[in-house]
Amino acid sequence: QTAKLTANALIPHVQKDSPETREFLHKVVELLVDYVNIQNDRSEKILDFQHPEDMKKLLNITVEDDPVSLQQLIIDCANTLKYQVKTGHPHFFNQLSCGLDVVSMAGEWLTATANTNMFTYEIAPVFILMENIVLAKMREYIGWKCGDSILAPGGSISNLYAFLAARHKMFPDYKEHGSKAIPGELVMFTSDQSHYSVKSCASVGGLGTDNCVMIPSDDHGKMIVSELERAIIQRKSIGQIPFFVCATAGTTVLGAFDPLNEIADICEKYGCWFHVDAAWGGGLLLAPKYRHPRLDGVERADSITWNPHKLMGALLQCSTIHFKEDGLLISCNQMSAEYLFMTDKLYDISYDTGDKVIQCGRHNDIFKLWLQWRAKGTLGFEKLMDHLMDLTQYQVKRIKEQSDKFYLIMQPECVNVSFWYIPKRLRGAPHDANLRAECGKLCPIIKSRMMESGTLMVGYQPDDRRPNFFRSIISSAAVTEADVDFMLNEIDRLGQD
Ligand code: ABU
Repeated sequence: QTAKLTANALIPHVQKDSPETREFLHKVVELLVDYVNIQNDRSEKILDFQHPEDMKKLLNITVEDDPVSLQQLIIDCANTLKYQVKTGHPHFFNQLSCGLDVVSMAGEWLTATANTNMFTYEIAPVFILMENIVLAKMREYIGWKCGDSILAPGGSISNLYAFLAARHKMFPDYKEHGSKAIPGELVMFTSDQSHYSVKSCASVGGLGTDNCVMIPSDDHGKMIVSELERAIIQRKSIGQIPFFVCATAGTTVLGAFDPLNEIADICEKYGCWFHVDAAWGGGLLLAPKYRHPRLDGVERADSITWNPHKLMGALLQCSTIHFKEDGLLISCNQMSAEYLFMTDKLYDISYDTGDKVIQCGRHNDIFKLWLQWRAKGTLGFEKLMDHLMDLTQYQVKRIKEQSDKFYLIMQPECVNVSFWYIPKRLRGAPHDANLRAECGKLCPIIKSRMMESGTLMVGYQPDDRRPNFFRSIISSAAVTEADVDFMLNEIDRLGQD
């Protein structure tokens, strides 16, 4: 049947509850459920890697003048999933967002079907209320009794919201008058381990990246607070206006937590806005065992980025930005577009969140998190954090037990484990710069073997102190101790000369 039919045979072109529509959707859902099952089958590969030019030949992905059949659409969906990297596979340790929470996924399916925009209560009443409830709950875990928050399209934009609010708080006339409203050059500070989006705020916000001072970090990737103070004093001495400090709670590569209380003291002393980028480490706010000492002082921040799509396992994407001061978001970003945000509506218009943000259309990122939170309860998130951190310690233990083959770079504070693989020919050699350089050269070779064999994915990168090293991430609820052992054994297998 579907071989001849096209989308013209589906709702809304035919009457409601048409058998063709049901059949088409059931087939798509079957494919999706099969994909979920395949992802959790450890005997299945994570990916079927193809180079871009080969992939173009393998798949017909052009869009043409004429419609294709429903049958072809089903084949297209199947092929798309066939060549997609299975980020929910228990052997995928490559990104900060790993795993596939089935409840959150169901939430995303519902979200897609409801297909609404999050700018007004008028068209998203239930979702707007859910957003209020969940964001208030998150502020409670930060340690605030009030404040305001919003879901943003990713941690980078969340950080940008913090930057904009900080500038608005110090120079409210900037909104109308631009740089004329600022009596000098603004300067901001973050650590050299912070996410690149912080530096991007200086570029996007008109400061220029020269005015985002990268404060050195220590060997564990934590900002050196005395260097922060020194830099603030130095920039003030040349007439600049320090206004914004971003600390990181869980750096992208090393998973380091900056000393928040000490940075808060400096911000108070010099009158700077204190932002905490906890996009990665924020999930640990829900885990009493790990919150202290990592996130001590987080409640002193003026703003906090926290991405549930990372450690908490909500589906991509789900990023939140929180402000201690209520009213700042709306005052900073409000444009009062009369066609959307009329002031004479029949309901309390404070529920129209759309004028708080710099975008107009806003995707519904709340339902999948709300549904997941209902399913787990806060205690479920706490258990998840404990599980991920326990597995990380298991990996550290296994690396130490095999110290002839693996070289642990540091004891992790989060679920990032940084290490080198030592090939047979170098075992027993001193752990010096020469060994590190040789191990570093192996990382891209082993990674390409991982991708070609399709059995494992672990990321690698250099940093300013080290040549390439592996960074494994355990942020998927699917991972077990056996999977951690598989990761290390597979690196050993792929690392054979
Ligand atoms: N936004 C940072 C994500 C980086 C990573 O997954 O490795």
